[in-house]
Amino acid sequence: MLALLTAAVLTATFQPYHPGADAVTHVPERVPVGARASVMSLPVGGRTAVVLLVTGLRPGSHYGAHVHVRPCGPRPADSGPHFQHVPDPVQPSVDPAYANPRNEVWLDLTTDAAGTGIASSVVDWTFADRPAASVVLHEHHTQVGGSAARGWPASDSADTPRGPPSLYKRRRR
Ligand SMILES: [Cu+2]
Repeated sequence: MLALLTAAVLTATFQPYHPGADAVTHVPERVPVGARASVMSLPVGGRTAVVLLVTGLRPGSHYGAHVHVRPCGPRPADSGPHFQHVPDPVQPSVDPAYANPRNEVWLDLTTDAAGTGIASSVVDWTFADRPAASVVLHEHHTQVGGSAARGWPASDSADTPRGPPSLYKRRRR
């Protein structure tokens, strides 16, 4: 019951950046204007489930996706690095000891013929009061240890400026 009460869902529509946009696309060829994303963040007993559902993307395409630390802005880099439960002292983080799906929230997905995709991740920690402000879609699936890998903003294609919605609300208090 408590979990249900604290679950939060955000649905947003991708559009070119403008102040107040709830989801921003930087590469409309990959994330068309009008595509939609829903993010659910559900803390349960010290763990957190995050679910990402997207519609209106390119059919049969791979996308990387992660929770990032800062909100979307006019530039892809504005969303900052990946959220890490235990922060890597070396940034940008490429060390698999930190850059892994247990220490970060990875939501890579492949769309179906209609351009719909879904991904989920469960981690053994909660965001609590720490900054996590966006979910970013990238052009390629996440690659551990690769240089392009780390979803660094150059490869961003789109982002929703208010990742786990419960965090968004906390930031706005
Ligand atoms: Cu990323």
